[in-house]
Amino acid sequence: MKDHLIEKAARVLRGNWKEKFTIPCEGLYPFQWNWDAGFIAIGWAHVDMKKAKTEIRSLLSGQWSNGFIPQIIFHKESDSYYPGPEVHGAHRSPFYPKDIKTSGITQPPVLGFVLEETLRISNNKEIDFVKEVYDRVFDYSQYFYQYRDPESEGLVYICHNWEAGTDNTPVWDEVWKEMDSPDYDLPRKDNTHIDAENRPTNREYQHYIHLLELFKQWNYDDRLIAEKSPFLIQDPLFNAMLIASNQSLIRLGKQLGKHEQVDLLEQWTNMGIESFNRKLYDRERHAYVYYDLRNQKSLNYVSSSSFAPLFARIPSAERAKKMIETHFNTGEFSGKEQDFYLCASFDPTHERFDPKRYWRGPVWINLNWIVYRGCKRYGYESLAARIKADTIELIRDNGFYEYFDPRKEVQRSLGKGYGGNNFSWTAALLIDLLNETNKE
Ligand code: 9WN
Repeated sequence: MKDHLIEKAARVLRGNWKEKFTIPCEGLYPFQWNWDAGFIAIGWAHVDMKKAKTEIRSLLSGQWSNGFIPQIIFHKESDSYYPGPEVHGAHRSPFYPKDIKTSGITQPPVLGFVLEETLRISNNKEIDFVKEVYDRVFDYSQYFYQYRDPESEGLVYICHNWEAGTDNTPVWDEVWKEMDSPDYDLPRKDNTHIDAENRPTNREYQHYIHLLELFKQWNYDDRLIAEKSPFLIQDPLFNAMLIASNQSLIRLGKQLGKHEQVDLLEQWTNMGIESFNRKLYDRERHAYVYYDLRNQKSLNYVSSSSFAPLFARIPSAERAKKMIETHFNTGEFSGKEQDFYLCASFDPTHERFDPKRYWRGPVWINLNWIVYRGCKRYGYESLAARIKADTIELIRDNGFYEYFDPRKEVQRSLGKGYGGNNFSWTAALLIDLLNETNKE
């Protein structure tokens, strides 16, 4: 059964491979995405190491001269996705690369820990590859502390919801309320591929595009964005991914003798963990939450991103225990009136929870993988085993979908997931879970 599923997953990856990178899925996402590429490389590392390295090199080919790595690398032309490179208009930045088109926003920085995973999966054989790309991955971390940490506290902001990766989480509803975006008529493509009730609304898309319009007016200048952007959030998932990547770069840097880089990474990381625990932890909800830097206030919502700090070993053992006892054992993420698959992407008891709509409730496999690893790091073996079993069951019984309904009964009767099918990171991370070569 295990080998059969791994083979099916590898087939999904092979089907989405486009000469030098992997698309997230056919039609809906025809380019290379930043954090997708990271998770996908982990999957490739198990089945075809050469492709894992090519995937990472292709992502780095879109890196800007200031270290920034974009959300999308438009390696090829395609009219099946909106917004394309012209709408992003990122070439206005003086740091934009010469030979390749990219967007001008980023995504959760997973690349540092992906590099360490790749090395581990190769049984330390791929150290030359790590040497080859290390400085560029370091530059990506450095970019954030140079440009995205206006209070010099080790926490960085995101300026667009697409940077969060959790595009339409209900947390942003607070921000959209304050924004008076024009009533654009947008040529969306996503709803031609996917049922509209599973995707963000048109009004939300108007806000997404309006932010891009502002960034274009400001030539994607980070200083102006920090000064003026109505969307300026310190997100717990994004910051946890950055810190976890730094921690990996510290360990790898020590092996490679990169003393100066290791010193800087240690400073940023230590400061970041301290600020994270002080500023992003909600003591009433027992979870990490979001901070709105523009309006200087916490956004106290619990989502699957709230548990990502476990992955980066940010909470104390005591805090981790409280968090897990509150939200999982008998808590809202396990389902109150009916059984839930772990892990819903948004608080299932909240009025804004929507189990069918994208990041407003459905289960996403990459977040499951992050929370699973986090639980293992703190010794919560039975919870980790539950997340793993749920993940395998969802994919085995329904297919390699982009996201799934957390309500067990509903999902079982549907027999398929939501969003795109043959979705690459679903396949890649299932391969990793089934292989379990990652002994920590
Ligand atoms: C915008 C590619 C990406 C993922 C994101 C997911 C979705 C894009 C979109 O698809 O976002 O980046 O057009 O909806 O939300 O996490 O990286 O799979």
